[in-house]
Amino acid sequence: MSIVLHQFPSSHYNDKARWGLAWKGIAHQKKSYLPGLHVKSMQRLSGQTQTLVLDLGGEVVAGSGAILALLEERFPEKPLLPADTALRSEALAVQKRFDDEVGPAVRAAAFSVLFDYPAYVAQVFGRPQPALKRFVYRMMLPKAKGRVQKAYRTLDKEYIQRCIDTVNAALDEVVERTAETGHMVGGTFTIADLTAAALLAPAVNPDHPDMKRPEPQPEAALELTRGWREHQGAQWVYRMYSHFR
Ligand SMILES: N[C@@H](CCC(=O)N[C@@H](CS)C(=O)NCC(=O)O)C(=O)O
Repeated sequence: MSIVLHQFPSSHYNDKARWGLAWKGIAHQKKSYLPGLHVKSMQRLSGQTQTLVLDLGGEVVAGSGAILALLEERFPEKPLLPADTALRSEALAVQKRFDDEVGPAVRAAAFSVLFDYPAYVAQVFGRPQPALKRFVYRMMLPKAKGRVQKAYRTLDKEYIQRCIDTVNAALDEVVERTAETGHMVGGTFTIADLTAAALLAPAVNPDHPDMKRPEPQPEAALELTRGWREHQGAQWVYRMYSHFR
């Protein structure tokens, strides 16, 4: 069966699906898009405009939660959902809250500094593309900056501060929840660990080829993430990436 993940290489939601595919050892191909230039292809593929989209032998699903649910159903080996009903509900609730609140907060905070550095943004999002395409993309970024600022409210200082607070609270929650067993829910690796670690990855920069930021990073990005990288919760994210990814 042909399995294709249509993705942005550096996105944290996209890393949730990459992680699910890797965890279950599912052979697949990846097709990477440049953010902004992905819209028509996603629309054609899935009837909506966001990445990520999984084509599982012709069955097309969009969104990290739906993709992980489908993988769990079709590839039950190495389950990501606990067998126990209460734990399963709790793991799915953690996923939903991180998807709805933490993922957008991490992204808006990161974009509030990154888009001042178009060459760096082109490096982050243009990674697997040919040099010429990356160059053209780099040239387009200053024009796209206004759209990004509007879409992600990156000039709204109060909103960005709330996003930063959300990330701090998520790292605190990770420390609290994992203190006893090392896992967010129950005593094994589940969708709750995968989601929390993947969505916090851009905040703490784990050493994994799919998520590690290119170096050198702009000083403002280092400044934004310093406290997060030094937080105890970051150590947990690094452990999830090194042990389970
Ligand atoms: N809730 C969705 C979020 C997906 C999402 O935010 N995708 C972003 C990349 S991280 C995207 O495609 N942004 C571009 C757009 O909205 O057109 C999920 O879990 O997959």
